[in-house]
Order: sequence, then structure tokens, then C-alpha cells
Amino acid sequence: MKNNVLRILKSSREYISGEEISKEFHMTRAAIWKHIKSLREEGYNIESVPSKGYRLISSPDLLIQEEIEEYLSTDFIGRNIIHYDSIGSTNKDAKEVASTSREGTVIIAEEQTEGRGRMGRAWASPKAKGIWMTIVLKPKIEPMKVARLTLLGAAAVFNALGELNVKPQIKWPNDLLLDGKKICGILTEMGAELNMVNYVVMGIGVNVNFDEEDIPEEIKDRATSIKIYKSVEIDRKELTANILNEFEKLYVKFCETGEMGDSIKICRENSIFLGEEVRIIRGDEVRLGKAVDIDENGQLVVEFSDNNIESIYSGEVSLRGINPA
Ligand code: BT5
Repeated sequence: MKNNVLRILKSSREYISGEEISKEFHMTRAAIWKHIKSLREEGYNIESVPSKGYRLISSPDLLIQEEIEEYLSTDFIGRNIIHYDSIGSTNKDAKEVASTSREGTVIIAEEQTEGRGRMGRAWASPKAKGIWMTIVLKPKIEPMKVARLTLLGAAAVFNALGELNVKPQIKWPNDLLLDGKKICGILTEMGAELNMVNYVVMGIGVNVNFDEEDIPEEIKDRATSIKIYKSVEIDRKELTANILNEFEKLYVKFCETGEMGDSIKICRENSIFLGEEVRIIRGDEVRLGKAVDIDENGQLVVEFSDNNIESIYSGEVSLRGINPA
């Protein structure tokens, strides 16, 4: 019921009388007042003027369902948002609820206290400064192909940033950079049997409104934010919805046809790697080569110093001479 009150307030820029709300939802004046009070406690600024009614002045900067859905154009991605003020890791939570959640469920937190990157690395996720979210997916594809979804995620974030006139570079397979510094990382994990994927959780972290002082000392040389780059505060709600909108388009096409040409084109044309010397790091093994392409399966094609050309499926790749992010 509280959400109905919020929706009606959002749908109008004018005052809405208590009488109108009470008629629409068959609610007593006392019940309306209770919901208005609780919305105010959540950070909604609602004006109330005797004889005129209620008017929504502003909404809180929270990545909750009611705030994001007004920008959503998806069928199923982001239509069920589970929001936390603070959580360990949205990927960890998503894995716990994945088997009982419907596809497209998104876990979002304002802050992560144990945000994770690949191979257990830490991911800095300060409160209300970024987008820390995980999408639950149930693609009917072979486990081998799951790594490709990361490229769809990268392309979706790239497209969404395009709407803000921001054009990042993509570091295959999971990073987006501005001015050579990371603003987004993607962590794709799955629950699978030998030949069947039970679920995939795709964690997306975007540094949106960090100021310089919000970036932890140990990553200052390699991390930045959209706000630092653009010198303006960014609307996190709209950007979150746009990422989900862009992702659904690419994901549906991929699931229906196996086709991911659009994502590969974006990753190829905006790659920070192609034509560069790279170090391929797998466990303790380090090999030197030159990144020459991203193939139609989303694999990185590397020409090694012994002239062997190989497609790298995933694993660790870092630019020679640059600190691995
Ligand atoms: C990644 O790993 O880039 C994947 C990051 C995924 C984060 C999302 S947030 C929502 C969801 N829930 C989670 O717990 N995780 C996902 P990797 O390529 O391994 O990069 C990790 C490295 O990036 C760290 O070792 C740092 O050097 C650097 N780093 C840490 N926090 C950063 C940040 N906020 N911005 C830029 N770089 C960061």
C-alpha cells in the first residue's frame, strides 16, 4: 500500500488530496498519513499543505525497486530487486538465493563490506557512491559458454555510459576504464553440473559518484569514477536502469540465437588491449604475447613470441608494463 501512495505521488507534479488517495486505494486518512510518515523516514521529501494535499518534492538517492523501475524498459531483468543498505557481497547473496529466485532478479546494495573481485580479491564498495549489483540469470547454455556473458555485461555498461556521453575503454574480459583507470569490474560466477548451468550470477560494480577521497589509498593509482571524469554528480538510479535495459537486449539475443556480435564489436572497437603487448598470467605461468583480436566466441586472440596464435578462453590477462588491476 505504501508503494501505491508513492506511485500516485510520483505520477503527479501537482498536489494530490488525501481524499483522492483514499478513494483510489480505499484507505483511511489515518492509513495514508502513516504511509506518508514512513516514506518521509526513508528520505522522501513530501510536502503537505492543508486544503491542497500532498506533493512529492524529492526522492532519496536509493537504488530501490520503486526508484529504478520508472527508468526500466525490460521484460524481466530488474523487475524483482532485492535491496540492502549494507551487505557483505551481492554476488555471495545472489548465489544463496539463485536457485529459488526467478531469472532477472537483481540484488543491489548501497554498500558492500566484503565486495569481491576475481580470485578472491577485494572490491571497494563505499556507501551510495557506486552501483554494486548482481543479476541472477538462468541461461540454457553449456557451462563452457558462461564466460561469454561477461562480455555482454561489459558491452551493456559501455552502452549505458554512452547515454551520458562517456566512452570508456574495455579491458577484456571484465573491466571498463576511463583515462586508463578502472571504473567498472564484472564478476561472473555460476552454479553448474557437468553439462548444465543451474544459475549464473553476474556482479557488476561501477564507481559512479566517488570523489578522490573516496578511493582507497591502495588503488588510487588504478581506480577512478564517472563523477571524477565528468566533474558532475551522476544519477545512479537512471544509470542502473540503463545498464539493465542494455543488458537484457544483448542477453535475450544471445540466449535465443547464440549470437553476440554486437557485444564483441563493442569490446573489440574499444579495447585497450588490441595491438598491445600483453602478459597472460595463469596461476604461476606467465607468457608474453601480442593481443591481436577478440574472436566470435569472445576469446582473446594472442600471438605469442614463438609465433603461435592462440585464443585465450579466460584467465588472467594484464598489460605488460602496467600494474595488473
Ligand atoms: C573485478 O575483479 O573487477 C570484479 C569486480 C566485481 C565487483 C562487483 S560489485 C557487485 C558484485 N558483488 C561483489 O562482491 N562483486 C561484484 P578483478 O578484475 O579481480 O579486479 C579486482 C581489483 O580491482 C582489485 O584487486 C583492486 O586492484 C581493484 N579494485 C578494487 N576495488 C575497486 C574499485 N572500486 N574500483 C576500481 N578498482 C578496484
